[in-house]
Amino acid sequence: PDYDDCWLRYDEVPDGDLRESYRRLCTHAYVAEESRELGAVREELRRGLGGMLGRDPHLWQHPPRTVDGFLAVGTPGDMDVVAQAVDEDEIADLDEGGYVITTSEWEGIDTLVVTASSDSGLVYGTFHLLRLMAAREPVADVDIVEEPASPDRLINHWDNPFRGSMERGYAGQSIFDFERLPDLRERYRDYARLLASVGINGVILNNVNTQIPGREEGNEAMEELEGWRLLETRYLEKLTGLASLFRRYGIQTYLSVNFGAPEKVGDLDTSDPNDSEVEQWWAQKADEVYDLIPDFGGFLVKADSEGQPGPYNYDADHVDGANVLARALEPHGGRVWWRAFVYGSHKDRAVQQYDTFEPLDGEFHDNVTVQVKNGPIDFQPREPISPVFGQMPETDLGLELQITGEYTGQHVHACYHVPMWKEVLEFDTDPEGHGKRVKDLFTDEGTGMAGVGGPGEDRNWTGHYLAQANLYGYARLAWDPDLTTAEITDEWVKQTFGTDPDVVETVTEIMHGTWPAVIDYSTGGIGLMHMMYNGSAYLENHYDPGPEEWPGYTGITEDGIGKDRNSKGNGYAQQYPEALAEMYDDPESCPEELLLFFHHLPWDHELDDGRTVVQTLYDNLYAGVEETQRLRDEWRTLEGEIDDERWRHVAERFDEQVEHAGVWRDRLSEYFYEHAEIPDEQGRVPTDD
Ligand code: BDP
Repeated sequence: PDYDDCWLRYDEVPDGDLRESYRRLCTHAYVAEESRELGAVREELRRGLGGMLGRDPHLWQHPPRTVDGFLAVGTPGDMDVVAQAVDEDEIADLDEGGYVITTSEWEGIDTLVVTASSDSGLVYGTFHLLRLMAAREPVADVDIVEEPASPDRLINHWDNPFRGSMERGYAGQSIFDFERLPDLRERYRDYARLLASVGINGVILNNVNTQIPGREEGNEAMEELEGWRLLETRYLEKLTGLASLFRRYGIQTYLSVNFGAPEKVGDLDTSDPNDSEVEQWWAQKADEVYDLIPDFGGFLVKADSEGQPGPYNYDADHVDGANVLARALEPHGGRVWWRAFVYGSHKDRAVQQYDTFEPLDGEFHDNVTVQVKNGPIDFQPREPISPVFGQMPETDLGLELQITGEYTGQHVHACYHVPMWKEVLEFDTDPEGHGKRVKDLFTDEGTGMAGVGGPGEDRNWTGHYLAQANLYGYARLAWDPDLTTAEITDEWVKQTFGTDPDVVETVTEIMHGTWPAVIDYSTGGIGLMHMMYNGSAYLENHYDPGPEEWPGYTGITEDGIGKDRNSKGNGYAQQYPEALAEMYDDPESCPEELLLFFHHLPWDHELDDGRTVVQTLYDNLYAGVEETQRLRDEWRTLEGEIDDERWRHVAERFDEQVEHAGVWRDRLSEYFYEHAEIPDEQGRVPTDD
């Protein structure tokens, strides 16, 4: 194919002991074949082992007897070889998707066993084994037990089905060609392989904006192209093939739906969630969907937000809205993912979410998950965590993270999000000592994680080769949020660029430097956000700086900067549990990296190290650009160490990033100076005279 393999490269292991040991245990593979998913296992083994061992593996339907060792993949129930190697009860007790990889012996022959009680577990276990080999780890003596932390590990595509475009996609057009379905592209399967290799188990195919924001009433040509149409019978029928393909890789298919669907797709004259015909319409629609796609995952809904209709249109609330859909899906085991990204009725967006959703705690139906972005604003380079987390104990929550780099350089800039997500996941929502970290909130049935932004048609899938790491890392964290950033980076780099220690060290160091640099040059590093240019058209930009557009977010005045989201101001800090509220409320104890998010401070207010607010902003803006230059130079040292195509691509993006980081630095520093009229101590920022 003419696109990249990402982290599934399967390059041949160089001649030597390691390859010998892999060959001894894995040239022969005995794989159960009860189901289609096991077809996926066999296919991946052919590809992965074939590539890494440098020879075609033999795949068996019974245990081979004339060999020194073999690989066995199957459930204990299907294969005696496996049953002998493991404790069957332990396997039966694994959570859905869990697996064991272990070594054993069968009739005097060494075996490497991958087992699970579910087919998806066998798929994941197979990919795990291949990952070990790609990282050149020994496998002759392993004992691995894995279970996913989050039951639902989803990708939210923001693909616009009939336009071919992707909202906030920075890697070309949508890979999904809905018009040509049920024809399947080779690329769908390779996408499913990438996702399954890191444990993703659900894909929402279309954008949450199921109607085109800002479309003029009566513009029928545009209306023809809106995503809500996927609920029409003619399109549902087209989805069946794609859903079956995903099913082979343990991935469930979901759709974003429009709350006004009873009127749009059906011909009802209302979509009022409390109307019995509406109730019936949704129930029938759900029946129809499940007839076609028996393992359908459910509906994702953006309601009452940015022009999408919702229960407010009918004098109802989010509970009424989510529950009517939930009742329709319930008989089929489906789930509603109801987004909490609702704002507009409060002067400060940060305040609204908790105000709107916390009072509804306990009222959502069992099969509703309220999907909450990590921060209260909108995927900014750094935000505090949403105060909803930890404070809606009676509601299943989902954590929404943005894989795509909408506000972090849009895949022209390198920005590795894993360290940011780790900060979110490790955050203690209850510092009184109950130990409830954000990551602990998404482990029960009904909870999970949703990563926004799927890859596009670009050869490298993500626009920037290094952005592949965000897709990889998101999925790995959804599987196991205890993984450290360093562990995830190490896995990804080795599989993606090979195991040469110098290359691994250099790429790792570059990856880890990117996010802090982006924060510095695009926010000044002490809690400002929303500094980007928006433009007048919806969805226009967010790439360039445009701080003048958002005085309401930055709280900038001639006297100072920052926003009093505290007890003196709009009380946002008080939405957190007491200990957190107190910490944020006092500029002395508020973490410096969020200081101006919570406090409006005079330009010459001194921070801990004695520097003023304005000088710190200047310094950080400059430091961010210098760091980016350093990262670019580091990357240049890799020339000849990795393949030229990927090296050059990233090198060129880094050149652009350095240039554009400078644009941010200059615009923001001038903007601060225009208001503060305090010159930079180092004379870098142009002054009036
Ligand atoms: C904003 C994006 C917009 C999305 C919206 C959302 O700019 O494209 O539609 O979030 O999450 O950040 O619904």
